[in-house]
Amino acid sequence: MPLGAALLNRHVARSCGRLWWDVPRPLVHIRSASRAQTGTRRSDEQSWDATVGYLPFSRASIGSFFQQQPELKNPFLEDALLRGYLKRHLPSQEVFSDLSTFGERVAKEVDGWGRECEVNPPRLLHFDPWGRRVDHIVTSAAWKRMKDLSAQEGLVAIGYERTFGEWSRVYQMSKLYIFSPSSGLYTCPLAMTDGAAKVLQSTGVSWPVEEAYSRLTSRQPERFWTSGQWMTERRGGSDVASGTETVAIPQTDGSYKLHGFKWFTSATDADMTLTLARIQDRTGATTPGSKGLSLFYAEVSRDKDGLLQGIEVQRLKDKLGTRQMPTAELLLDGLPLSEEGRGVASIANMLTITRIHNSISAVAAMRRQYSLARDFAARRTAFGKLLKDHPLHMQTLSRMEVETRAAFLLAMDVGRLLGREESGLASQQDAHLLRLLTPVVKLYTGKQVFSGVSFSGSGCCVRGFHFFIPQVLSIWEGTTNVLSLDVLRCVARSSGMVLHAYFSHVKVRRACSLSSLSPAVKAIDSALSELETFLQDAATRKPAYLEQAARDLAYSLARIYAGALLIDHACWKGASHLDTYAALRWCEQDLCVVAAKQRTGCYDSSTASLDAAMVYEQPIQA
Ligand code: UCC
Repeated sequence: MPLGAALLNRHVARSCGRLWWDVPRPLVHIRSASRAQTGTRRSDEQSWDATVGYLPFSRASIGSFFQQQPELKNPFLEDALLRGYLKRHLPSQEVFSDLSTFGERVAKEVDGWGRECEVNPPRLLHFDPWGRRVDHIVTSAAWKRMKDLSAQEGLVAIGYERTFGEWSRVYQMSKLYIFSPSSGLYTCPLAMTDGAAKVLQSTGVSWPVEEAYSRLTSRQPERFWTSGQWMTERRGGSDVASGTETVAIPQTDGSYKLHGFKWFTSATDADMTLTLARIQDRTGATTPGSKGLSLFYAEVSRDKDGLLQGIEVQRLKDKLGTRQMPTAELLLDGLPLSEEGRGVASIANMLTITRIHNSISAVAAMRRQYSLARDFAARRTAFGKLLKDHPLHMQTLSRMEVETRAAFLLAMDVGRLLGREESGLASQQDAHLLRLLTPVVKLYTGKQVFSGVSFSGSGCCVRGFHFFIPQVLSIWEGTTNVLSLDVLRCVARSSGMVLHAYFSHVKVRRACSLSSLSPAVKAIDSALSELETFLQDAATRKPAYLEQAARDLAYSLARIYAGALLIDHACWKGASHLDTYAALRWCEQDLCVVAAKQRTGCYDSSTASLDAAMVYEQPIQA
């Protein structure tokens, strides 16, 4: 019997046979006043038992070993792919120096604020001490600091200043990518602020939104405004066309009074909001569906005593994963109109921006998980050696890295396309690609971000390795299925032109003469040809067929496009052999999952009936 087991047996036998009046043998607990170092074992923290010798623990001690924490280092300096990508596309000393300084600030200062935002979530104060209804949303000091920081660092402004032309969005997205995992979810109001600025810009920056636009894009903390996007009502957030009950009643001065109940209003502490409502005619009638929706601009104002004007906050949502962010149900009243008609089409610009932000946040979370896991692997010992010395562990991390690289290149490419469009350089093909890839990248990254979370016990216990991954990334701004259907919508509305642009662009990006990459190039070509065959076949079938395939189609589009981007990046003259390795590894997987599933009959109507039957299978009655 091993010595430890023998000692344990003796100890158990003795204590079981002990009577209550038996005096336990004294434990001589030897402790020093000094604190134990993490990761070490100190003899002065052990206890002396006269019979069994030194024991590692006693009632009064919690032991001496503490796992070393992974350390957050400057996320810009640590990120080889981000630096390589910028060196290739935006080799500006100013950008590198700004991101380096910002990365240092994030690691040393901002990350702590983010944690504070998590532990001090917003509170809603319905009444003041004298019983007056105030609906005051109390946010933490750190949350307020995030607002000032966002202005100072130009986290929205960079996209509108356009100092770096078509690459300005890539610069802005790089900064948000560094910031996001430490932001305590302040990236949510920033996404909507950016989206609102984009909408105001596209509808025309003139009265009454001139001032709002200048504040949303300001670098001065005292002028900077954030915006909400209040679309979702109690009937749900996806089917906006039938879910919107809020009505807009015309006033004699040309403004409108909005009456409704917004169920999900992210960033209720915003300074302004964009929202949808149905305009009532003289008889009080409204037009149903999407055609009846108009977009409204409203400032969130308070009187001199701090009372909210025209808004009652019902409660703050206790949502999974985003408790640190104020969201609320509201009754809207008397908010002025900014624009009439074409509500969904007008707010679509905001959806594009927030979906891109969502993708960046998801990829940033993937990168942060990976960086911390990498650092941890060099600190933690298990089975006699550091984690980094276990090849299986390294294989797991390396797969995570490949997934992160692919997601990064996808998200940045959408940022690139947005930048081209905004600087007037986008070709028709670029515009089609931007429309198609925005939902694809959002839905893909929103799911992939969670693939690494279950990676380690510590990761699970401490919320994704010491930082917070909002569970809503796959739901916000369009669920996976809604976005998959959006892919079909844009294919149909463009008469297939978005797909034409996709095929042409993938062929350009994967065109690489390096022989080491030829297996990856072949894999992309073969996946493209499978995709083409699938699309030709699906076009001959009923619409329900394509609808059943929508999700797998979107995934295939993401995987093939990411493969082409990885190849393209590996062909760059500054690339390393590891860029080639990443591209090869990525392209080993089933890139065109929709074709594989089609072969199994997955989208046939008989399969759809079986799917439904299985979901609602009734237990056999005894
Ligand atoms: O609010 C939420 C949480 C906020 C948190 C924000 C955090 C952000 C990121 C954080 C980072 C950390 S969640 C709720 C969000 N809700 C949604 O995302 C809505 C999801 N549902 C859809 O996307 C649907 O597909 C709808 C609402 C767009 C469908 O509406 P309709 O009215 O049925 O759609 P139609 O009739 O197909 O389209 C109406 C018009 C058309 O234009 P025209 O008339 O010119 O042909 C469409 O082409 O809108 C146009 N359109 C679009 N245009 C529709 N979708 C788009 C689009 N994506 N891009 C461009």
